[in-house]
Amino acid sequence: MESISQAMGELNEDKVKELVKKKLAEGVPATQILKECQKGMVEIGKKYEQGTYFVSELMYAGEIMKDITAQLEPMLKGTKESEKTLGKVVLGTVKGDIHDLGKDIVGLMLRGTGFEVIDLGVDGAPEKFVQAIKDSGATIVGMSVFLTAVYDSATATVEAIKKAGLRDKVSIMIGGGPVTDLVRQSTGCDFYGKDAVAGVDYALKVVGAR
Ligand code: B12
Repeated sequence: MESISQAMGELNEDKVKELVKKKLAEGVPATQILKECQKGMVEIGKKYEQGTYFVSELMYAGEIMKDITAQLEPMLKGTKESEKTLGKVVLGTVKGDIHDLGKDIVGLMLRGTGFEVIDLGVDGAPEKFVQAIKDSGATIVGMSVFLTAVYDSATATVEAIKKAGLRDKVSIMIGGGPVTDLVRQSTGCDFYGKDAVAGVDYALKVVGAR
């Protein structure tokens, strides 16, 4: 039987939706379903690299992923929304980068865990991050980076935070497609999260809740 990741990789929207529905009915957790979809996105990325898929296919994949995320959102949110917030997180995709699916999932899961998330959207200039930290008093910053060409933006954001005298007040995490722990080191961040779960784990550690 075809898997969600396979159907996603083939951009078979109807099949993906049918399989998601089936998995939900079987009681498979939403986080597991998302992981499957993300595996499919990796396949799509590979096909793009090989020249089999083009930007239009990336866009279509993005739309399918957005629909699925919206459908799973209530299940990812958890039940903690009414409780006191655990802490504030400024989250955004860095300047020059418009990939938002990964960031949105991180935001969703942070909110679901009980954090207040100040979402800066995409293409976020370093000054925007600095201003948001000042305005909100957030103690955690999350940067999403999907293009190797914008690593400099992540470095510039960390530098701007330093220049504003806020570096020792915030813990900075970074994640996204091509990011590794080496990128974390070179950009001056405190933590690299391979996925949303790792990001939430780190945020919980920062606020002393884990
Ligand atoms: C969909 C997609 C697009 C869509 C984005 C839609 C959207 N609304 O986001 C569109 C069509 C817009 C797009 C555009 C481009 N894209 Co694109 N895109 C992708 C693709 C296929 C999937 C990315 C994605 O959303 N995955 C789904 C997410 C949910 O999965 P995930 O990464 O596992 O997410 C987790 C982690 O990353 C982590 N995470 C993410 N952020 C953060 C932050 C923190 C703090 C933490 C802790 C964790 C964390 O948590 C997430 C949830 O668990 C990737 C291929 C890939 N394998 O990544 C290429 C890819 C990222 N794109 C690529 C390219 C080249 C481009 C373009 C330059 C193409 C072009 N020529 O125009 C443009 C760039 C435009 C720009 N200025 O940003 C390349 C980048 C190559 C590189 N190394 O630099 C990739 C890798 C494809 C490839 N293999 O060549 N793209």
